[in-house]
Amino acid sequence: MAKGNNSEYKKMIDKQYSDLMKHCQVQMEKIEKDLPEPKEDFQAVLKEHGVSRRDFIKWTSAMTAALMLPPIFRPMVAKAAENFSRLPVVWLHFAECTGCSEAFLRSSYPNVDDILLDTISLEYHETLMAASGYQAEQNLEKAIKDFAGKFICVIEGALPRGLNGKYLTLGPKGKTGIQVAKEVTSKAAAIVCIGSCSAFGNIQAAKPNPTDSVSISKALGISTVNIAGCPPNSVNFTGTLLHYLLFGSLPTLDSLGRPLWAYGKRIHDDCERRSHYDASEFVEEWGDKGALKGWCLYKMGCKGPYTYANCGKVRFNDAISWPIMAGHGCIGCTEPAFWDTMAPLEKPLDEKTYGGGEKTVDNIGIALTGVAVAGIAVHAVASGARHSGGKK
Ligand code: FSX
Ligand code: SF4
Ligand code: F3S
Repeated sequence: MAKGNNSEYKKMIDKQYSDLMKHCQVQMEKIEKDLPEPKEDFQAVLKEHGVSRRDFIKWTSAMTAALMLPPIFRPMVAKAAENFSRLPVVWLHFAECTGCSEAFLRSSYPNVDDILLDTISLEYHETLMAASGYQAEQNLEKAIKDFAGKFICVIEGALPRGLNGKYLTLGPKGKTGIQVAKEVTSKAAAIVCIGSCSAFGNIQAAKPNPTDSVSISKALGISTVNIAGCPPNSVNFTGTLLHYLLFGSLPTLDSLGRPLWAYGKRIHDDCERRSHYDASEFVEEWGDKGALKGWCLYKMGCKGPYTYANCGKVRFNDAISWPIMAGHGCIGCTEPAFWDTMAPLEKPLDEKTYGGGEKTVDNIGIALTGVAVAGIAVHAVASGARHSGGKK
Protein backbone atom coordinates (compact mmCIF):
# COMPACT_ATOMS: atom_id res chain seq x y z
CA MET A 1 0.00 0.00 0.00
CA ALA A 2 1.38 3.46 -0.89
CA LYS A 3 2.42 5.72 1.99
CA GLY A 4 -0.40 8.20 1.35
CA ASN A 5 -2.98 5.41 1.41
CA ASN A 6 -1.52 4.13 4.66
CA SER A 7 -1.98 7.40 6.46
CA GLU A 8 -5.51 7.77 5.03
CA TYR A 9 -6.28 4.30 6.32
CA LYS A 10 -4.84 5.11 9.77
CA LYS A 11 -6.91 8.29 9.90
CA MET A 12 -10.05 6.33 9.02
CA ILE A 13 -9.39 3.71 11.71
CA ASP A 14 -8.58 6.38 14.33
CA LYS A 15 -11.83 8.14 13.48
CA GLN A 16 -13.79 4.89 13.80
CA TYR A 17 -12.29 4.15 17.21
CA SER A 18 -12.82 7.70 18.41
CA ASP A 19 -16.50 7.53 17.32
CA LEU A 20 -16.83 4.19 19.04
CA MET A 21 -15.26 5.56 22.22
CA LYS A 22 -17.76 8.45 22.21
CA HIS A 23 -20.61 5.99 21.66
CA CYS A 24 -19.30 3.92 24.53
CA GLN A 25 -19.10 6.94 26.87
CA VAL A 26 -22.70 7.93 26.05
CA GLN A 27 -23.83 4.37 26.65
CA MET A 28 -22.03 4.12 30.01
CA GLU A 29 -23.67 7.36 31.16
CA LYS A 30 -27.04 6.02 30.07
CA ILE A 31 -26.48 2.81 32.06
CA GLU A 32 -25.59 4.84 35.13
CA LYS A 33 -28.77 6.87 34.73
CA ASP A 34 -31.20 4.11 33.76
CA LEU A 35 -30.15 1.05 35.71
CA PRO A 36 -30.23 0.54 39.49
CA GLU A 37 -27.14 1.28 41.60
CA PRO A 38 -24.59 -1.58 41.61
CA LYS A 39 -25.64 -4.17 44.18
CA GLU A 40 -22.04 -4.79 45.14
CA ASP A 41 -18.85 -2.78 45.31
CA PHE A 42 -16.96 -4.80 42.73
CA GLN A 43 -13.49 -3.74 43.90
CA ALA A 44 -14.38 -4.85 47.43
CA VAL A 45 -15.68 -8.19 46.13
CA LEU A 46 -12.45 -8.72 44.18
CA LYS A 47 -10.43 -7.99 47.32
CA GLU A 48 -12.53 -10.45 49.31
CA HIS A 49 -11.64 -13.14 46.75
CA GLY A 50 -7.94 -12.27 46.92
CA VAL A 51 -7.81 -10.70 43.43
CA SER A 52 -5.22 -7.90 43.47
CA ARG A 53 -5.46 -4.63 41.54
CA ARG A 54 -2.68 -5.96 39.32
CA ASP A 55 -4.62 -9.17 38.55
CA PHE A 56 -7.68 -7.10 37.69
CA ILE A 57 -5.68 -4.89 35.31
CA LYS A 58 -4.28 -8.04 33.69
CA TRP A 59 -7.83 -9.37 33.30
CA THR A 60 -9.15 -6.12 31.78
CA SER A 61 -6.29 -6.15 29.24
CA ALA A 62 -7.03 -9.76 28.29
CA MET A 63 -10.80 -9.13 28.06
CA THR A 64 -10.28 -5.94 26.00
CA ALA A 65 -8.13 -7.90 23.56
CA ALA A 66 -10.58 -10.83 23.50
CA LEU A 67 -13.39 -8.41 22.58
CA MET A 68 -11.19 -7.19 19.69
CA LEU A 69 -10.89 -3.71 21.14
CA PRO A 70 -7.69 -1.64 21.21
CA PRO A 71 -5.98 -1.04 24.62
CA ILE A 72 -7.44 2.49 24.98
CA PHE A 73 -10.75 0.76 25.81
CA ARG A 74 -9.27 -0.99 28.87
CA PRO A 75 -10.56 1.59 31.43
CA MET A 76 -14.02 1.32 29.85
CA VAL A 77 -13.95 -2.47 30.18
CA ALA A 78 -12.98 -2.03 33.85
CA LYS A 79 -15.91 0.37 34.31
CA ALA A 80 -18.30 -2.04 32.58
CA ALA A 81 -17.15 -4.78 34.98
CA GLU A 82 -17.94 -2.47 37.89
CA ASN A 83 -21.40 -1.90 36.39
CA PHE A 84 -22.00 -5.62 35.85
CA SER A 85 -24.23 -5.97 38.91
CA ARG A 86 -26.52 -3.18 37.61
CA LEU A 87 -27.77 -5.35 34.77
CA PRO A 88 -31.03 -7.09 35.80
CA VAL A 89 -30.99 -10.72 34.75
CA VAL A 90 -33.83 -13.24 34.62
CA TRP A 91 -32.33 -16.72 34.27
CA LEU A 92 -34.63 -19.49 33.04
CA HIS A 93 -34.08 -23.26 33.06
CA PHE A 94 -35.75 -25.64 30.66
CA ALA A 95 -34.67 -29.11 29.43
CA GLU A 96 -31.01 -29.47 30.44
CA CYS A 97 -28.67 -30.83 33.10
CA THR A 98 -27.94 -27.48 34.87
CA GLY A 99 -24.26 -28.13 34.11
CA CYS A 100 -24.02 -24.62 32.68
CA SER A 101 -24.96 -22.94 35.99
CA GLU A 102 -22.89 -25.50 37.88
CA ALA A 103 -19.83 -24.86 35.74
CA PHE A 104 -19.99 -21.16 36.53
CA LEU A 105 -20.81 -21.51 40.21
CA ARG A 106 -18.51 -24.26 41.35
CA SER A 107 -15.09 -22.92 40.40
CA SER A 108 -12.70 -23.78 43.22
CA TYR A 109 -10.35 -20.98 42.18
CA PRO A 110 -12.70 -18.31 40.84
CA ASN A 111 -11.21 -15.99 38.22
CA VAL A 112 -12.51 -12.48 37.56
CA ASP A 113 -15.20 -13.87 35.22
CA ASP A 114 -16.53 -16.21 37.89
CA ILE A 115 -16.50 -13.40 40.45
CA LEU A 116 -18.42 -11.19 38.00
CA LEU A 117 -21.04 -13.92 37.75
CA ASP A 118 -21.20 -14.02 41.54
CA THR A 119 -22.19 -10.33 41.55
CA ILE A 120 -24.76 -10.57 38.76
CA SER A 121 -28.13 -9.11 39.67
CA LEU A 122 -30.23 -12.26 39.45
CA GLU A 123 -33.85 -11.19 39.75
CA TYR A 124 -34.89 -14.78 39.16
CA HIS A 125 -32.88 -18.03 38.93
CA GLU A 126 -34.69 -21.28 39.64
CA THR A 127 -31.69 -23.20 40.93
CA LEU A 128 -30.32 -20.47 43.16
CA MET A 129 -33.30 -18.66 44.61
CA ALA A 130 -34.82 -19.63 47.94
CA ALA A 131 -38.42 -19.04 46.81
CA SER A 132 -40.54 -21.80 45.32
CA GLY A 133 -44.12 -22.36 44.09
CA TYR A 134 -46.42 -19.32 43.99
CA GLN A 135 -43.80 -17.07 45.60
CA ALA A 136 -41.28 -17.91 42.87
CA GLU A 137 -43.88 -17.21 40.20
CA GLN A 138 -44.69 -13.85 41.79
CA ASN A 139 -40.97 -13.00 41.85
CA LEU A 140 -40.74 -13.73 38.14
CA GLU A 141 -43.81 -11.66 37.32
CA LYS A 142 -42.49 -8.76 39.38
CA ALA A 143 -39.03 -8.90 37.79
CA ILE A 144 -40.33 -8.82 34.23
CA LYS A 145 -42.71 -5.98 35.11
CA ASP A 146 -40.19 -3.87 37.05
CA PHE A 147 -37.43 -4.28 34.48
CA ALA A 148 -39.48 -4.58 31.29
CA GLY A 149 -37.32 -3.79 28.26
CA LYS A 150 -34.20 -3.56 30.44
CA PHE A 151 -33.44 -7.03 31.69
CA ILE A 152 -31.38 -9.71 29.99
CA CYS A 153 -33.14 -13.04 29.70
CA VAL A 154 -30.59 -15.83 30.06
CA ILE A 155 -31.84 -19.27 29.10
CA GLU A 156 -30.42 -22.70 29.84
CA GLY A 157 -32.03 -25.70 28.20
CA ALA A 158 -34.02 -26.69 25.15
CA LEU A 159 -37.80 -26.50 24.73
CA PRO A 160 -39.75 -29.70 24.10
CA ARG A 161 -42.59 -29.10 21.64
CA GLY A 162 -44.11 -32.60 21.84
CA LEU A 163 -47.49 -33.15 23.60
CA ASN A 164 -48.19 -29.47 23.10
CA GLY A 165 -45.14 -28.58 25.16
CA LYS A 166 -46.30 -30.70 28.13
CA TYR A 167 -43.08 -32.73 28.38
CA LEU A 168 -41.87 -29.70 30.34
CA THR A 169 -44.15 -27.87 32.75
CA LEU A 170 -43.11 -25.38 35.41
CA GLY A 171 -44.47 -23.78 38.56
CA PRO A 172 -47.71 -24.14 40.49
CA LYS A 173 -49.92 -23.40 37.48
CA GLY A 174 -48.18 -26.03 35.38
CA LYS A 175 -47.30 -23.66 32.55
CA THR A 176 -45.38 -25.22 29.69
CA GLY A 177 -41.77 -24.17 29.13
CA ILE A 178 -42.85 -22.65 25.81
CA GLN A 179 -45.47 -20.47 27.56
CA VAL A 180 -42.99 -19.23 30.17
CA ALA A 181 -40.32 -18.61 27.54
CA LYS A 182 -42.74 -16.58 25.41
CA GLU A 183 -43.92 -14.48 28.35
CA VAL A 184 -40.43 -13.65 29.56
CA THR A 185 -38.57 -13.21 26.26
CA SER A 186 -41.24 -10.85 24.92
CA LYS A 187 -40.33 -8.37 27.68
CA ALA A 188 -36.53 -8.76 27.60
CA ALA A 189 -33.95 -6.32 26.22
CA ALA A 190 -31.96 -9.27 24.86
CA ILE A 191 -32.05 -13.04 25.00
CA VAL A 192 -28.84 -14.90 25.70
CA CYS A 193 -28.90 -18.67 25.37
CA ILE A 194 -26.33 -20.21 27.58
CA GLY A 195 -25.17 -23.68 26.58
CA SER A 196 -25.75 -25.76 23.49
CA CYS A 197 -29.16 -26.98 24.77
CA SER A 198 -30.89 -23.61 24.58
CA ALA A 199 -28.73 -22.56 21.62
CA PHE A 200 -29.25 -25.65 19.43
CA GLY A 201 -31.37 -28.28 21.24
CA ASN A 202 -28.31 -30.42 22.00
CA ILE A 203 -28.74 -33.76 23.79
CA GLN A 204 -32.53 -33.32 24.16
CA ALA A 205 -32.82 -32.86 20.41
CA ALA A 206 -30.47 -35.74 19.53
CA LYS A 207 -31.99 -38.52 17.43
CA PRO A 208 -34.63 -39.89 17.86
CA ASN A 209 -35.74 -36.82 19.87
CA PRO A 210 -38.98 -38.29 21.28
CA THR A 211 -40.00 -35.01 22.95
CA ASP A 212 -39.44 -32.94 19.78
CA SER A 213 -37.04 -30.66 21.64
CA VAL A 214 -35.60 -27.69 19.80
CA SER A 215 -33.56 -24.56 20.45
CA ILE A 216 -35.18 -21.43 21.93
CA SER A 217 -34.79 -19.67 18.63
CA LYS A 218 -36.62 -22.46 16.75
CA ALA A 219 -39.33 -22.96 19.38
CA LEU A 220 -40.23 -19.26 19.59
CA GLY A 221 -39.19 -18.01 16.15
CA ILE A 222 -36.85 -15.38 17.61
CA SER A 223 -33.15 -14.56 17.27
CA THR A 224 -30.97 -15.33 20.24
CA VAL A 225 -27.34 -14.83 21.17
CA ASN A 226 -25.94 -18.32 21.46
CA ILE A 227 -23.15 -18.94 23.96
CA ALA A 228 -22.59 -22.47 22.72
CA GLY A 229 -20.78 -25.24 24.57
CA CYS A 230 -21.77 -28.10 26.84
CA PRO A 231 -21.08 -26.40 29.17
CA PRO A 232 -19.89 -23.10 27.70
CA ASN A 233 -16.94 -21.07 28.92
CA SER A 234 -17.82 -18.37 31.49
CA VAL A 235 -15.50 -15.96 29.64
CA ASN A 236 -17.74 -16.07 26.57
CA PHE A 237 -20.79 -15.24 28.63
CA THR A 238 -19.29 -12.42 30.69
CA GLY A 239 -17.58 -10.96 27.59
CA THR A 240 -20.92 -10.82 25.78
CA LEU A 241 -22.62 -9.03 28.69
CA LEU A 242 -19.67 -6.65 29.02
CA HIS A 243 -20.05 -5.83 25.33
CA TYR A 244 -23.70 -5.04 25.97
CA LEU A 245 -22.81 -2.76 28.90
CA LEU A 246 -20.10 -1.05 26.85
CA PHE A 247 -22.04 -0.40 23.66
CA GLY A 248 -25.70 -0.97 24.51
CA SER A 249 -25.74 -3.64 21.82
CA LEU A 250 -24.93 -7.27 21.33
CA PRO A 251 -21.69 -8.35 19.68
CA THR A 252 -21.52 -9.34 16.03
CA LEU A 253 -22.79 -12.88 15.62
CA ASP A 254 -22.02 -15.69 13.17
CA SER A 255 -24.73 -17.38 11.12
CA LEU A 256 -25.53 -19.61 14.12
CA GLY A 257 -25.98 -16.73 16.57
CA ARG A 258 -22.60 -17.18 18.27
CA PRO A 259 -20.55 -14.06 19.09
CA LEU A 260 -17.79 -13.88 16.51
CA TRP A 261 -15.22 -12.62 19.01
CA ALA A 262 -15.51 -15.96 20.82
CA TYR A 263 -16.55 -18.42 18.12
CA GLY A 264 -14.93 -16.96 15.00
CA LYS A 265 -12.09 -19.47 14.75
CA ARG A 266 -11.81 -23.24 14.69
CA ILE A 267 -10.44 -25.25 17.62
CA HIS A 268 -8.00 -26.73 15.04
CA ASP A 269 -6.57 -23.26 14.28
CA ASP A 270 -5.64 -22.43 17.88
CA CYS A 271 -4.60 -25.90 18.97
CA GLU A 272 -1.28 -26.50 20.68
CA ARG A 273 -1.09 -29.94 18.98
CA ARG A 274 -1.50 -28.47 15.50
CA SER A 275 2.18 -28.80 14.49
CA HIS A 276 1.83 -32.55 15.09
CA TYR A 277 -1.23 -32.68 12.83
CA ASP A 278 0.75 -30.90 10.12
CA ALA A 279 3.67 -33.32 10.62
CA SER A 280 1.27 -36.32 10.56
CA GLU A 281 2.18 -37.28 14.13
CA PHE A 282 -0.94 -38.86 15.60
CA VAL A 283 -1.95 -40.63 18.79
CA GLU A 284 -3.06 -44.07 17.52
CA GLU A 285 -4.18 -45.59 20.81
CA TRP A 286 -4.92 -44.19 24.29
CA GLY A 287 -1.70 -44.12 26.33
CA ASP A 288 0.66 -44.85 23.42
CA LYS A 289 3.98 -43.13 22.70
CA GLY A 290 2.25 -40.34 20.75
CA ALA A 291 -0.15 -39.69 23.64
CA LEU A 292 2.80 -39.32 26.01
CA LYS A 293 4.42 -36.89 23.59
CA GLY A 294 1.27 -34.77 23.18
CA TRP A 295 0.70 -35.60 19.49
CA CYS A 296 -2.44 -34.80 17.52
CA LEU A 297 -5.69 -36.51 18.57
CA TYR A 298 -7.35 -36.51 15.13
CA LYS A 299 -7.20 -40.31 14.80
CA MET A 300 -8.72 -40.62 18.29
CA GLY A 301 -11.75 -38.75 17.00
CA CYS A 302 -10.85 -35.12 17.69
CA LYS A 303 -13.46 -32.91 16.01
CA GLY A 304 -11.39 -29.73 16.40
CA PRO A 305 -11.22 -29.28 12.60
CA TYR A 306 -15.03 -28.94 12.45
CA THR A 307 -15.63 -26.93 15.62
CA TYR A 308 -15.68 -23.18 16.13
CA ALA A 309 -14.74 -21.92 19.61
CA ASN A 310 -11.94 -20.25 21.55
CA CYS A 311 -11.38 -23.05 24.11
CA GLY A 312 -7.66 -23.36 23.25
CA LYS A 313 -7.18 -19.66 23.81
CA VAL A 314 -9.22 -18.95 26.96
CA ARG A 315 -9.21 -22.50 28.43
CA PHE A 316 -11.25 -23.45 31.52
CA ASN A 317 -10.88 -23.27 35.31
CA ASP A 318 -8.82 -20.10 35.50
CA ALA A 319 -7.21 -20.95 32.16
CA ILE A 320 -5.58 -24.07 33.65
CA SER A 321 -6.56 -26.53 30.92
CA TRP A 322 -9.02 -27.51 28.19
CA PRO A 323 -10.12 -30.85 26.69
CA ILE A 324 -7.29 -31.27 24.17
CA MET A 325 -4.65 -30.21 26.68
CA ALA A 326 -6.09 -32.79 29.08
CA GLY A 327 -5.53 -35.48 26.44
CA HIS A 328 -8.96 -36.06 24.86
CA GLY A 329 -10.07 -34.84 21.47
CA CYS A 330 -12.64 -32.10 21.07
CA ILE A 331 -16.14 -33.61 20.70
CA GLY A 332 -17.52 -30.54 18.95
CA CYS A 333 -19.75 -29.38 21.79
CA THR A 334 -20.23 -25.86 20.40
CA GLU A 335 -21.74 -27.11 17.14
CA PRO A 336 -25.43 -27.80 16.45
CA ALA A 337 -26.46 -31.47 16.65
CA PHE A 338 -22.93 -32.57 17.56
CA TRP A 339 -24.22 -35.77 19.23
CA ASP A 340 -25.50 -36.86 15.83
CA THR A 341 -23.06 -35.27 13.38
CA MET A 342 -19.81 -35.79 15.31
CA ALA A 343 -20.49 -39.35 16.54
CA PRO A 344 -18.76 -41.68 17.17
CA LEU A 345 -16.94 -39.22 19.38
CA GLU A 346 -13.70 -41.21 19.70
CA LYS A 347 -13.35 -42.05 16.01
CA PRO A 348 -12.60 -39.79 13.06
CA LEU A 349 -15.47 -39.05 10.71
CA ASP A 350 -15.85 -41.60 7.94
CA GLU A 351 -12.60 -41.32 5.96
CA LYS A 352 -14.04 -43.27 3.04
CA THR A 353 -16.68 -40.65 2.52
CA TYR A 354 -14.62 -37.61 3.35
CA GLY A 355 -11.05 -38.69 2.52
CA GLY A 356 -8.18 -37.21 4.50
CA GLY A 357 -5.96 -34.19 4.33
CA GLU A 358 -6.27 -30.60 5.40
CA LYS A 359 -8.29 -29.38 2.42
CA THR A 360 -10.91 -32.07 2.94
CA VAL A 361 -10.91 -31.46 6.68
CA ASP A 362 -11.67 -27.80 5.97
CA ASN A 363 -14.42 -28.68 3.52
CA ILE A 364 -16.13 -31.10 5.89
CA GLY A 365 -15.84 -28.47 8.61
CA ILE A 366 -17.68 -25.92 6.52
CA ALA A 367 -20.33 -28.43 5.44
CA LEU A 368 -20.95 -29.60 9.01
CA THR A 369 -21.03 -26.26 10.74
CA GLY A 370 -22.43 -24.03 8.04
CA VAL A 371 -19.77 -21.40 8.70
CA ALA A 372 -17.75 -20.07 5.78
CA VAL A 373 -14.18 -19.65 7.02
CA ALA A 374 -13.31 -17.07 4.37
CA GLY A 375 -16.37 -15.02 5.21
CA ILE A 376 -15.42 -14.47 8.82
CA ALA A 377 -14.31 -10.94 9.56
CA VAL A 378 -13.89 -11.03 13.32
CA HIS A 379 -14.48 -7.42 14.16
CA ALA A 380 -16.82 -6.77 17.02
CA VAL A 381 -15.86 -3.08 16.92
CA ALA A 382 -17.05 -1.77 13.59
CA SER A 383 -20.33 -3.62 13.72
CA GLY A 384 -20.79 -3.71 17.50
CA ALA A 385 -23.20 -0.80 17.54
CA ARG A 386 -25.38 -2.24 14.81
CA HIS A 387 -26.99 -5.02 16.78
CA SER A 388 -29.63 -4.07 19.22
CA GLY A 389 -31.80 -6.43 21.17
CA GLY A 390 -32.17 -10.11 20.59
CA LYS A 391 -35.39 -10.18 18.66
CA LYS A 392 -36.02 -10.45 14.97
FE1 FSX B 1 -26.99 -28.26 28.18
FE2 FSX B 1 -26.66 -26.60 30.40
FE3 FSX B 1 -24.72 -29.21 28.45
FE4 FSX B 1 -25.79 -29.36 30.66
O1 FSX B 1 -27.86 -26.07 31.48
S1 FSX B 1 -25.22 -27.32 27.38
S2 FSX B 1 -26.62 -30.45 28.87
S3 FSX B 1 -23.65 -28.88 30.36
O2 FSX B 1 -26.29 -27.87 31.54
O3 FSX B 1 -27.77 -26.82 29.03
FE1 SF4 C 1 -5.67 -30.23 17.69
FE2 SF4 C 1 -7.61 -31.90 17.19
FE3 SF4 C 1 -6.65 -30.38 15.23
FE4 SF4 C 1 -5.21 -32.38 16.21
S1 SF4 C 1 -7.17 -32.55 15.08
S2 SF4 C 1 -4.51 -30.32 15.78
S3 SF4 C 1 -5.76 -32.36 18.38
S4 SF4 C 1 -7.72 -29.70 17.03
FE1 F3S D 1 -16.29 -28.36 23.62
FE2 F3S D 1 -14.34 -28.95 21.97
FE3 F3S D 1 -14.15 -26.85 23.51
S1 F3S D 1 -15.54 -30.38 23.15
S2 F3S D 1 -15.22 -27.49 25.34
S3 F3S D 1 -15.62 -27.16 21.88
S4 F3S D 1 -12.51 -28.24 22.97
